[in-house]
Amino acid sequence: MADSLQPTPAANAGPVEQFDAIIIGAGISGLYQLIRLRELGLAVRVYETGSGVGGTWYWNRYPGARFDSESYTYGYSFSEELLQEWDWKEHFSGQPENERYLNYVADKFDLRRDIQFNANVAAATYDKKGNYWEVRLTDGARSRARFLITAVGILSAQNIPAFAGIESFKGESFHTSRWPKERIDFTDKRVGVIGTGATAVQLITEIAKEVGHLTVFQRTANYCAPLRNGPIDPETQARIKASYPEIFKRTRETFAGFIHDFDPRSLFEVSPEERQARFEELWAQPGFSKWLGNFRDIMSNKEANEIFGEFVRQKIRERVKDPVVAEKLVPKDHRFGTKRVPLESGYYEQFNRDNVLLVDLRQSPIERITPKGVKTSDAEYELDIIIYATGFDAVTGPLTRIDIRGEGGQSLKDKWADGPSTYLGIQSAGFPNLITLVGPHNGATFCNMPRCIEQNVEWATDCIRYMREQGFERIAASEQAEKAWTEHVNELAAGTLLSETASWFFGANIEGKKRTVLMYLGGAKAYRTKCDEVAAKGYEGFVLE
Ligand code: NA7
Repeated sequence: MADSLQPTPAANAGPVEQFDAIIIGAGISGLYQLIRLRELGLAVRVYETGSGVGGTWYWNRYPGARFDSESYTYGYSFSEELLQEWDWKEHFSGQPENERYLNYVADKFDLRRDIQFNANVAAATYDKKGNYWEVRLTDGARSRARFLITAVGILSAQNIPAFAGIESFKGESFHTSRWPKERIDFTDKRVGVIGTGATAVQLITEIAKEVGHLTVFQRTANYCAPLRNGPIDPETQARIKASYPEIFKRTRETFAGFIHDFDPRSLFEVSPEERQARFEELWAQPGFSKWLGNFRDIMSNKEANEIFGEFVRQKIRERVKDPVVAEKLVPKDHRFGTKRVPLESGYYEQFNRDNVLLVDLRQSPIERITPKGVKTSDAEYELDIIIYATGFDAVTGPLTRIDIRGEGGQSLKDKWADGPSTYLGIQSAGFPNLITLVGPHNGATFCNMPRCIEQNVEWATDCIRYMREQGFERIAASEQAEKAWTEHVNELAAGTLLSETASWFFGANIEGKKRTVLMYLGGAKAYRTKCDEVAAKGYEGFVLE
């Protein structure tokens, strides 16, 4: 199985390189942070596990991978020149184009000279006396910097469940986020996909027509909604380019940084006929309108949620010919929108094909992986390829998989064993000068990523600029500020329907992981306001020395 995150034995004992800042990850946040820190005149090194830039869009190259955000709301907004130069080809752009875009950015801003590729960070240790972070790669190479900035994303630590016999399988197997660069020929192959989350929904739709036979192993049925993608014609392209200021003005105002925002009306304010008409309208629109543009109480009132949930269930039933299969695909154990809503382009119709079989793991769970395929409690499915679309150790996983040690040798993993505690999702007390972009409890966790990433990076850059201007060399979240923020984050989540559902939002998808609040659910705008206030008060809640 492809897994380039496996550590290699320490070999490199060369000289310790020195930088002002080290950034881990060359995805959207790492690249932008590099641009900004360079502008401050800092010597920066970026370490990237992959052999190219792109992060999520480098790793997730499985067939069908694409944005669920409107392309023109997803690109960087910081450079007008870049906005005008780049033509998005589709309303929801696919992985190859997304990777090309991030390569274009890396070239345009000449970023590669500060990025070390194929560099896997194994450990980072804070030295209090010298006030620096020492970073060690898996090949043994070491380097030091005053600031350590993690730009590792929230969905980068793959999760492959510990199925018995997993190593015994004689065919090929892949996790979707470690997809090989070479094209896989599915012709006449018997393929099994485990998982039916947002990733699997894209993948299954794309490969069902190509494989010999596809077996989909589903544990939880999801509420998938139509993406409604399409090419961007030249006229629309020109309109988009002329409206970037308004687009980004809007994404700064909405709850989650998308162009969609909740309808201020309650679902109960309108007649059932009007409501139904509005649902149909939302359904016909592209993107997350059905989720994030719906009546405001869909995500807070159980009754309102159930009314829309039933609307979606009916839509599923209408599309799947076999009523028994349709019922299996209809979610009944959680509420609409309390898990990430997968967006689809013909997903349900795949189950009308003769070469696609749905296996309901609630009825017959997977017992083991065998040399020939997957064995459930009532059958063995012979396969040539197994695809694990089984998600991620989200949000904290990418950080706790690195051996990060702060003051007194304290390990971040140990500190967060019962759930993360942070201040603003940017720092954890006891880990000075460590900035966790898009970290747990950060506003970026429930956001149209690049929009909140830009906010994170700009805030971190302003903070470092301020420190340099004022002669400070160390910033550390106070225990008190961390406690208050963590309580606030927990309180925000406690009142939501989201917290009732087991999902990666709460770490509930990983066996043995404490179920706790990983996201900031107060909205991107509230988060930005809070961060700005903290900065305006001289970085209130942080100790600067
Ligand atoms: P998700 O949304 O975490 O989906 C993972 C899927 O794998 C989901 O259907 C899981 O079922 C299934 N799964 C996980 N473990 C098992 C085991 N042990 N047995 C059977 N099935 C299992 O990951 P995705 O990659 O689809 O999407 C992640 C995010 O990427 C997405 O939200 C977007 O933001 C982009 P379960 O639901 O846990 O029953």
